[in-house]
Amino acid sequence: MNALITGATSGIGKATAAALAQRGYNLILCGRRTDRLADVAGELSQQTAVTTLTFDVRDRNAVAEAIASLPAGWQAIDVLVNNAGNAHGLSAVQDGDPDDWDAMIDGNVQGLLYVSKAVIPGMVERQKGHIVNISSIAGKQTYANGAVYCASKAAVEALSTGMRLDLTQHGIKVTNIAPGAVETEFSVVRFKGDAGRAAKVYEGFDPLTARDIADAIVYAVTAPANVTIADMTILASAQAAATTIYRK
Ligand code: NDP
Ligand code: 8X3
Repeated sequence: MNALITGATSGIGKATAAALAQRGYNLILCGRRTDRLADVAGELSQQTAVTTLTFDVRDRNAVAEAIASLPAGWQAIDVLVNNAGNAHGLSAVQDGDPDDWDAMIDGNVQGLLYVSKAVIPGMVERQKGHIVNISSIAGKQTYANGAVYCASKAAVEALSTGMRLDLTQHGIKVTNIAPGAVETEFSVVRFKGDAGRAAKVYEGFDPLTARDIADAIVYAVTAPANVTIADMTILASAQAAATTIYRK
């Protein structure tokens, strides 16, 4: 079984790669940072077959060319994990930076579509496949100062539902996963490298780990043929809602 994971250089994507390697999946690892991809591939190739693709999901042509360039044995993608994405900035909409908006809408929404467009036709041809889209609690509950990120993740949810409606008849499962606070590089990226501010997001409670979400992805993709895990919301035990976290 071949699994293509976007955003495999860090966080949830990297943990998913490790979890799927343990299950014997062959891995196509994608990201922009080639050095990181080589490190992850080097580690996991002890366990399974691994290949890497370097592209920015926002670049429609680069996505199509990279995925089309896969050698014959890798062309049949059984599992697609649309994970690449980030938040950029946290500010009221009237103060928002349009470059941040572009990064979120182009990366989290358009990028997911471009990758899906390159993979879905093969799945339809084979009449089988599984797409896992990483949305967020932010896609279900909009919070102040997060309008554009929340909108991008609400779009991912809508795309998951739409994909399921269009693809179920072709034997393709679609799973939407909506995590709450997971401690990864997510907040460092959101706060543009301010590690101190990022660390505060996870202070005073036990956040989710990337491995927690990877385990959920494994659960979804290894479910029996007659079972589709359509939607999973996963929160840290101290998190009751997007912005309600009980800290010690
Ligand atoms: P990380 O910052 O640790 O990982 C983000 C990954 O996405 C990196 O591998 C990065 O790779 C890749 N990526 C980002 N932008 C692009 C791009 N334009 N082109 C290609 N790859 C890109 O964060 P997480 O692991 O936490 O985030 C993974 C997903 O989970 C995201 O979609 C995020 O929105 C979602 N999520 C995260 C939550 C959290 O609390 N952490 C909660 C809910 C959802 P590279 O930089 O090498 O390209
Ligand atoms: C990431 C979780 O709540 O910071 O999607 O937006 S949150």
